[in-house]
Amino acid sequence: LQRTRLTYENRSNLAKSAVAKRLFQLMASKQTNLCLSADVTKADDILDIADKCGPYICLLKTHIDIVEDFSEGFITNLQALAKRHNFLLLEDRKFADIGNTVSLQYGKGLYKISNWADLVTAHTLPGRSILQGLKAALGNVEAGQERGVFLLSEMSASGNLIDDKYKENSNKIATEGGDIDFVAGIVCQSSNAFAFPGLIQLTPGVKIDESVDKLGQQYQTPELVVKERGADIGVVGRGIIQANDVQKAAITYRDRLWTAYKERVAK
Ligand code: 5IU
Repeated sequence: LQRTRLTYENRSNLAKSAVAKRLFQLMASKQTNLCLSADVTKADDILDIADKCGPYICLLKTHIDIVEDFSEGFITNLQALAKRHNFLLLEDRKFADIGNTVSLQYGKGLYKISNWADLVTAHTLPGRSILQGLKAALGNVEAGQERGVFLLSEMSASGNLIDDKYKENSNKIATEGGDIDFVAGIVCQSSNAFAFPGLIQLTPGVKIDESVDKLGQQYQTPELVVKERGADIGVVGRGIIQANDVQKAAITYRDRLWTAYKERVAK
């Protein structure tokens, strides 16, 4: 059976990453496959959006380096909202350096990402050492089990340089070798990017009413990404955060993504 035909409950049993298991279960019980990308630059605005949309999302995606007034208090508040509304935190850092450097970027600096982000994103460009480097920041095995990474194997940007060979090799890094218990999923645009049902497909570039922006972003509808492109989680940024009523928009995206998933597995 193709991975896209299996339920999230079933796939949680197949996941090798403890965080992926948790996220599959959360999606199934909360009935949402919506990831909100909170790409705004003021800490209070992120908290406000997270509080309003929290009940409808499985993941909140951050770009912590765009926050102008970052503080440890902001992280404490964000974690409290994640707990109250039952969603996980994904820092979209797109790590891409040698192992030693990504280890420092993940664990140290102003943001100490490994202390609070359940999940992070990383490029596969440096090869397997990206996983070893990130893991090195976590110290002990128990800490490692609470953390996971989404590896990029495709991008939504028009004209991006990723080709089929790169995609295939990214899939190998995610599914072969000693560090695959750390890989929660793949960020990609198509259902043929990988086959293993224990990985979660995260797909950005989702919007109901617009097909491109002015800077190379390409959008597809919630129904298309879930039913045709294999997305398990749809990532929505401006489709929600620029809406007049962010909560209403989050509900609309949640409903459409979830209905598309239910129809996909019922087929
Ligand atoms: N993002 C993409 N495309 C990708 C990857 C990540 O858009 O291929 I990998 C991120 C960038 C932004 C969010 O934080 O997802 C999408 O935001 P909008 O829905 O506002 O375009």
